[in-house]
Amino acid sequence: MKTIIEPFKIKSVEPIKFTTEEERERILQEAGYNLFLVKAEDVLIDLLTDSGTSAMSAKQWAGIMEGDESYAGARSFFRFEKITKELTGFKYIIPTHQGRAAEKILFTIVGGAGKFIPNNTHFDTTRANIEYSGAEAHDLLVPIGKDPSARADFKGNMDVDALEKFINEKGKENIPLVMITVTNNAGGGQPVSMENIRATKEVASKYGIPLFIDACRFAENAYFIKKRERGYQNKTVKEIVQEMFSYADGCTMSAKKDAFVNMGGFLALNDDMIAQNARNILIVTEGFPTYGGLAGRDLEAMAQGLEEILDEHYLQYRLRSVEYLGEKLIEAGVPILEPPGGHAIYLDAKRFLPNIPPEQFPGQAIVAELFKVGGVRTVEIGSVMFGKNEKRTGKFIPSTMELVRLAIPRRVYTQSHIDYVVECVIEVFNNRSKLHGYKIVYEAPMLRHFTARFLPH
Ligand code: PM9
Repeated sequence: MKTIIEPFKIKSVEPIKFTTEEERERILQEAGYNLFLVKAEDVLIDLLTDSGTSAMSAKQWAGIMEGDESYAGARSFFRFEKITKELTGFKYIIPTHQGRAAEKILFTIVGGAGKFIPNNTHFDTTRANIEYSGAEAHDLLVPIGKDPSARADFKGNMDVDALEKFINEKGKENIPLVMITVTNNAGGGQPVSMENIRATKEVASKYGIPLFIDACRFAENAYFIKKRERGYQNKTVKEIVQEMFSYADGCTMSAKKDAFVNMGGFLALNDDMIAQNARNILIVTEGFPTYGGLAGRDLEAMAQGLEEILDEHYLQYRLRSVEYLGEKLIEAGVPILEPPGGHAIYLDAKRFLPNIPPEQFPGQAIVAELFKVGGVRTVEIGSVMFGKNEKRTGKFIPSTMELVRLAIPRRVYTQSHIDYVVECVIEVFNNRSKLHGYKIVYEAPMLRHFTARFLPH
């Protein structure tokens, strides 16, 4: 088979700035060793996130000019609504400015004290919005998903037996909805199988509980199903996507991922009462129901992106290019979460730096060093993001996994950028015995990773 190439050519480019290692050391110190606090122009290769960082297509940029900026009933809304309904089948499509705005609205309505929301793995903003409402967020990932070195096709699956047990323990009346995140971002970008979505729906339905999909990376998940699950090889990605959503009663979506936009999202659902409530909250917090915190041009770009993401040449290239990075690192003996995920490679910081304990944040040590060595910006997904100190005793509770995510923005970097990243990671790995841990010297009460400041231990 021939090389799988980028199914696009580049029409517009953006220069990136080179800095020296000494300059980067100073930048790191000034930012309290938190890469979220580093200026983007000081970053050479930015793998902080695949969210809102995609390169838009010529047709999306054309859509920006086509956008209808009418306050109510804009043409761009109806184009966006049509494609979203076609893909998801949901009755109500409510645009929001990004994914967490959809989460905030949903959990303001269904959350609250005494409520429990299970998920395969909640992403940080979902967990934060649930907890902010007073409810509890619980992760019920299949056990194999928690073992970074185990290889399996669908490590993002929900533990369906644990879900049923959980429902019986907490009481179905206290669980307003079950969620399933595709692909499982906090768990390594691992996909969820169709069989698992179906089984999760069956259990939820048995107890009369609706199922919601956190759909940020729905198309990458669908392509994994096509490649790995029996019976789906001859189906189109669009058919697979439609089947995935057919088992759900609603979804939250950050269009900043699989709709290739810099800003946008939506909440979609079938329930009349929740939809009515959601629109009322939307008017107070986001805007009128036909724009929901977005400009008409954003809706237009989002509609176009939702069509483009179904291109199977693109999805084949997308998953292969992430896998390429993973393969090169595995070849060099660098421990990564296996198999490679859909949107990112996750370094396994526990195996990378076994001498740095979770309370000294081994992932953060790698993140800082990768920036110092090569100007590569990545993000810790471990005890900085998910660890906490028990309220009563102050005891440190680490995250299940200590990971460093190298998220690949869509259609942005070429193979030589990725080869450079490989060289930087290998350099850090070869010097790993010289790395030290970090301590947090400032943290916010919620989502501390965004603004925390560190000092070397
Ligand atoms: N994910 C990411 O980098 C952006 C924020 S953290 C740097 O992976 C899931 C599965 C996500 C997600 C965002 C959101 C929230 C919900 N669910 O960022 O609010 O991965 O549009 O989406 C980020 P918004």
